[in-house]
Amino acid sequence: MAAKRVLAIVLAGGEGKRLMPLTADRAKPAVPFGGIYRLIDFALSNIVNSRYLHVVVLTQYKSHSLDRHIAKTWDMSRMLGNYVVPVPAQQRMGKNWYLGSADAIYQSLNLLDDERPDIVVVVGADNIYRMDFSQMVDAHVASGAKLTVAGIRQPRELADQFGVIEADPADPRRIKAFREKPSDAVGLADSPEEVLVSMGNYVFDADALVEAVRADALRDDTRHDMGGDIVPAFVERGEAALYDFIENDMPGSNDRDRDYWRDVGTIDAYFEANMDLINIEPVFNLYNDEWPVYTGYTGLPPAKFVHSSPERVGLAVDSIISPGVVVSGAEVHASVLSPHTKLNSWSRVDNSVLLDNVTIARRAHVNRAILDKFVTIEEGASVGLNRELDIARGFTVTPSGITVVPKGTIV
Ligand code: ADQ
Repeated sequence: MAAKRVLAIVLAGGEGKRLMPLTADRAKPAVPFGGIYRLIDFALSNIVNSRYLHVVVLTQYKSHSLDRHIAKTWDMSRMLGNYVVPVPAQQRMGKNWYLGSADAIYQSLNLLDDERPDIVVVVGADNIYRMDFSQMVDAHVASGAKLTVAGIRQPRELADQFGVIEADPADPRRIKAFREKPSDAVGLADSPEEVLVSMGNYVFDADALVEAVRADALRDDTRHDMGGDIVPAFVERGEAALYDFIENDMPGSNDRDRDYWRDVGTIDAYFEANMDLINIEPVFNLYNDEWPVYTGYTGLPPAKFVHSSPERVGLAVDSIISPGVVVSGAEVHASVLSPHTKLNSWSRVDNSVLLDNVTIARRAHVNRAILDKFVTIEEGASVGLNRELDIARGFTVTPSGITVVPKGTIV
């Protein structure tokens, strides 16, 4: 069989309203994660590790920091014709920005004309996982379907956040029904408290994708959404196959992180996914060299831990500490610290995620909090110790009690 030409499209235009205030002035795929990464690095690393090296990233909402990150980190040398490029909304089809994710592809069809792929791999930019897309593409080609949707089991109570897949009992690789974010999903026959959901990753025959987004653009009764409109249309015509994520065989994965996939749609989910990285036996293992996660490396100095006085040791336990961090006579427990963060004497950070350039002054205390970039906690101040106080200060406090301090705030 001749090798198929594959183009990868990353949908990166999402607003991420439920991640506010972290998305107040950056696109959701550009939200920092795990100390040195941005959310989009996980999708792009999966694509590049799958050896798909013709990649376009469709951006629009507050895309400045996302564009900058992609240009700095992912702009491969164009030798041999490989590329990862951001493509902003170009208004080629009229005066509209992208009306939805399907319209984003419609407005970018010139890219398919240029590339002439046989297969288009379309993936979201907001999820944390490892996946070899070439295995999904092989399954797609073998099945003869026009669309293949990647699926994973999730708790039934989350069904209204996802596209829910009903596989054909007679042929479990065929999708019989698909409903986007239903409020009344029924559990699986063999596990009533679980449903099978779409991971937002699709493999299309290129011709079928072009035809589908063109037809969708002409309709009035559509939100121009991949999950809401395009996938159901393929399912109704009996042209959609299921690729169960459980089949994906990942080099270097342990039993714990083999099936790991998280949609970090809410602050609580974002916080928990960060915490997943720091477990002693991490449920998502960043130290898997066989399937690396790439990001921009900044040339910062190494992290440093110093005594401020003989009785004040600077230490971090069960934590991720990025380059450029200085922990001076302070304690860090169960936390993720991004580059250029400085902790001063007698301060303490517990169960928290600190983004770049945070300063924690002497005797300050942070617990169960997310501090966005350039936040300063002043001497003796605290965050996350008193819910009412944090709410009165105007901070977001999530249902599970995580306080989020917006970019640049001085507490
Ligand atoms: P959601 O994540 O809710 O559900 P959406 O908000 O469309 O769907 O985001 C999907 C991806 O598309 C994200 O990476 C987002 O950044 C991007 N995107 C959104 N609008 C865009 C636009 N106008 N232009 C470019 N990119 C855009 C989807 C599926 C569900 C599935 C979940 C899994 O619709 O069926 O279960 O993903 O997370």
